[in-house]
Amino acid sequence: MLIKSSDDGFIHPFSSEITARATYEGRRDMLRLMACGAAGAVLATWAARDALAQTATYQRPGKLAALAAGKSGVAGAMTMEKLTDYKDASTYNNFYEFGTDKADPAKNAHTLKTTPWTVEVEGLVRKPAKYTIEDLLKLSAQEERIYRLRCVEGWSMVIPWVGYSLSELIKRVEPLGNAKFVEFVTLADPKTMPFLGSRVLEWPYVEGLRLDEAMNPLTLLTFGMYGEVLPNQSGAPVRLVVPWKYGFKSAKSLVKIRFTEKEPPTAWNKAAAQEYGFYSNVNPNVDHPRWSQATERRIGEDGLFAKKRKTLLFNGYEAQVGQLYAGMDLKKNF
Ligand SMILES: Nc1nc2c(c(=O)[nH]1)N[C@H]1C(S)=C(S)[C@@H](COP(=O)(O)O)O[C@H]1N2
Ligand SMILES: [Mo]
Repeated sequence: MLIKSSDDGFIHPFSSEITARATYEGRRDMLRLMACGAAGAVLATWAARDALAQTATYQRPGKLAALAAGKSGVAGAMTMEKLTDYKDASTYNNFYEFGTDKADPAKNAHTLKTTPWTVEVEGLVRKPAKYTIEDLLKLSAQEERIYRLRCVEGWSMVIPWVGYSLSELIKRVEPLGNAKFVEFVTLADPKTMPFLGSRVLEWPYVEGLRLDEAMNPLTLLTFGMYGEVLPNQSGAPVRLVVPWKYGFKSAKSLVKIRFTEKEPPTAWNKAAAQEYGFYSNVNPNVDHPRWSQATERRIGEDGLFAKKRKTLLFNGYEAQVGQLYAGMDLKKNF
C-alpha cells in the first residue's frame, strides 16, 4: 500500500515501516527545536499528546511515547513488530572507534564531542557546502520512521529513527551529471575515540552508496531515535540509516559526504573484500563466506526458547528498493 504525502511530493511506502504521518505531525519539528534549546517545551507538549493518544507505548528513558501500533485508526497499517527496547538499542552497538565489544560504545562514547559539528558536502556537485548540524536540522522536516536494522553478524533490531530522506540534502547540492556514487566519511578523532589505535579497520570509517541508492527515499539522514537526539554510541549527531542493507552500511557520526564518479572504497571492503561487498544488500540467499544469512536473532528475543527469524530479501523492503537492482546478479554483486 502506498500513501501520498502532501508536503514533499514523494510517494512514501506505507506497507509497514513508516509511521503514519498524521500521528506524528506535531512532533516533526522536535529536533529542530532542540537545536534551538527549546526541547523542554516541545517534549512537554508531546507528553500531553501522548497521554491523550492512549496507544501502545514504547520504552525510552524517563518517559513514554505513543507508538502508532494499530490501536488508532490512522495507524492501522503500521508494523506490528515490537520495537526493540531503547535500552537494548543503546547498549548493544557496533561502533568500532569506541571498542569492538557490543557493550563498549555505550561505555566509551561519552567522550565524543558532538557540538560544534559540521558536515562537508563536496565532490561532483554544483553547490558544495559546509553545513553545521543546526543547518542540517533546519534543512527539512524530520519524521519518525520505524526501520529494521539487520547486522551482517546475524542480529536485528526495530528502531524508531528520526530524520529525513538523504535525497533532501542531495537535491540541495545538485549533483553533476558524472556523479555516480556517494562516499560517506565519518569522524576519526584519536583524542575522543579510544580505539583509533587499533588496526581492525582503516580510519576514518568510510562507506558508500550508488547515487540512486542514496536518492531512494528510504535512505535516512538520521538525527534521533525514540524521539530523542541520538545517543553518542548510536552515531550522534548525525548518521545514515540504510534499512535494506547490512548495518555496517549505515555509517555513524558523519563529517563528510562526497560525490564521486567511481565506486568509493569502503572500510569493511578494504578490510575483507571477499566477505563484505560494496552492495551488502540483506539477502537470505547469499551467505557470508563464514556463516549463513538465512536467519537472524532479534535483539530482545534471546530467551532460551526464542526462535530465530527468517531473514527477508532486502530486509523486507523489496517493494521499495528491488527495482534498484533489476537485472543485477545479486550473488556476484554481494
Ligand atoms: N563510524 C562507524 N559507523 C558504523 C560502525 C562503526 O564501527 N563505525 N558500525 C556499523 C555496524 S557494523 C552496524 S551493525 C551499525 C550498528 O548501529 P547501531 O549500533 O545503532 O545498532 O552501525 C554501523 N556504523
Ligand atoms: Mo554490523
